[in-house]
Amino acid sequence: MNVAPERITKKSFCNTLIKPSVNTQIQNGVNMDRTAGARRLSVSLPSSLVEEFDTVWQDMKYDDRSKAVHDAIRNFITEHKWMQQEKGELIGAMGLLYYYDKPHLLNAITRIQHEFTDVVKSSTHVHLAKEKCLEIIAVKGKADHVKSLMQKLMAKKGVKQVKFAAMSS
Ligand code: NI
Repeated sequence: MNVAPERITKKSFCNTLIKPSVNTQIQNGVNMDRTAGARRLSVSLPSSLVEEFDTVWQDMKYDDRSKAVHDAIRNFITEHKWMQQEKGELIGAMGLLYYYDKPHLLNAITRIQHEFTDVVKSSTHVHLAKEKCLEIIAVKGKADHVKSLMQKLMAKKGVKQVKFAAMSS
């Protein structure tokens, strides 16, 4: 799906834009233009997401969208790379945002942490709003156990967000 260059506009990122090129090929449904160590990607995103992204990188005084996308991808990799770690030890902090109005959610979250006493070192509960809570769990232990703990917490209905900040040990 090559797109003529004249159709490339600021707003066209959401349904982008590949310069026709002999090097262009399609991999996994993504147009990839391999030139001199850099690849040009074509991705489809909801317009609202693109507009929000544009507002953020412009507010942050980035020179252009490419640099912002580059940094966003780099952050994504950093944030999730630990998930590939099957062996060894993981140390970090898990943040859990949830609404305790869901039946038995508070109990379930406590019960899950009791199942993982080998990795849960401490936890702090913060009452954010009337029914909104934040739990910060310090973890240290086998990588696969830390992952299981996170997956079990994420799977609970009412848990809105789980983030893990891995520290280098
Ligand atoms: Ni609370």
